Amino acid sequence: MTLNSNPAARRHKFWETQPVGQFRDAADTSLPDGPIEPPTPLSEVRADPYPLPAAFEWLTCDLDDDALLADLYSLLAHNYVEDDENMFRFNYSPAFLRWALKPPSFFRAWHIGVRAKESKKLVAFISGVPARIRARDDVVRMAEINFLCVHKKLRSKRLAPVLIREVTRRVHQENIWQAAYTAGVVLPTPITTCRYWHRSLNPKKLIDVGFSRLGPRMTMSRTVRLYKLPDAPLTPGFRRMELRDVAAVTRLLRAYLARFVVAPDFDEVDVEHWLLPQEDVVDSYLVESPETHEVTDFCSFYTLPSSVLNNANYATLKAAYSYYNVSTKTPLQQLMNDALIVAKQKNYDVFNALDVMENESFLKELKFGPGDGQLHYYLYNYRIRNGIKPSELGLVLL
Ligand code: NHW
Repeated sequence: MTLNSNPAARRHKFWETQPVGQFRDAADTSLPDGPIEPPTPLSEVRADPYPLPAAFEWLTCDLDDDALLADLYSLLAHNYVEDDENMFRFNYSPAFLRWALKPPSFFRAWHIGVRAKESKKLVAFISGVPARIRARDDVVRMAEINFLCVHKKLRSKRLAPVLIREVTRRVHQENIWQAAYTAGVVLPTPITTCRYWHRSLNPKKLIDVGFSRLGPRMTMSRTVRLYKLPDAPLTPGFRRMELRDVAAVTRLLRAYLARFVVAPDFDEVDVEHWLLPQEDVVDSYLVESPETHEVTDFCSFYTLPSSVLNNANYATLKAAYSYYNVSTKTPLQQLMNDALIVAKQKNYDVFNALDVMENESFLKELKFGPGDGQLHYYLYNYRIRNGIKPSELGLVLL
């Protein structure tokens, strides 16, 4: 063990100044759940943007502007999250970014770019979108923070804390004092730590690009056979969600998410935005009972390809990510098997899922394997003492 390899022992010059659970408070049982600090009067929220190094300027991004969206896409495609071995990099599509960043009642001021004054090149970004998130019995207006990115050439210059302070200021200006976010890195202090599981749909390609390895005593043809799926979904009444299903899906989802300690508080407007299918962005399916026409089950996934770095044969991996799933009649395992089947039909290479909600109940049975990356979930200015288990979490961030 190297010195300070324990993340809780590492100093966090920025995060130690923020209203988040601090590692040193972990043992203090007197601290109550809920907001860590009270809101300040709006008149006391700083009025001016935080200063940037002289060569850079803030840019509030208009994502309806195709040229700007293309710049954001390119910043992220070249500089956003990579796996530990730098073999893959997330490749969020422009349509996905528009969907993720423009939900109902979004704030344009929360789409924050930094560009070089001279070249006008976009070099950093952070974003927030508004959400209502329930923690135990408390429904809280929050910002979901995502797509924090600093160009590779500008790393380790403490730009990230400036971006985080600036988005915090703009969130405060809307009288919102809490936020939710995820990260692969350990910061003070996760409310829970989840693992990604991966289900091969196109094992040959996954092995060719180094995403997975041939198991011991396995041949390629045995592996292909192991992951083979039927050609079409098996559950009678399984079909794609349509606009007319929004009310039924909202009812199912609200009843289901009520079971978890932390979960979004979705209404019909949210469901229409976040779950109505959009080609290559988000997909939702449901089971409509052939007899009663009642909608009894629901499953969904979003599309997030990764660029394959340095491979002669393939440029991208097409990945589906499990989103929200609700089973009341069809067993969850059978429902998710149908989700795998449609993902395979649509040519995805891999289907990913976190161990959140009830996902553990189907992962092993449906031949998902554990990944090596962890995903930590955080709340800003909201304490949940002792944290929660992944299975108590009903929130999936993009
Ligand atoms: S997580 C994805 C984050 N992005 C990437 O990993 C892309 C590739 N990496 C980069 O672009 C999903 C850079 O490495 C980044 C850091 C920009 C990550 N979250 O500028 P410095 C999200 O987008 C801390 C939070 O020198 P850098 C969620 C780090 O611990 N903090 O580093 C975003 C250190 O602080 P410390 C992170 O490598 C949530 C400081 O930054 C972080 O050039 C944001 C170093 O800064 C991360 N992922 O740039 C928080 N990574 O205290 C929102 C590093 O330890 C909070 N750091 O010294 C809520 C705000 C709203 C509140 C409203 C009430």
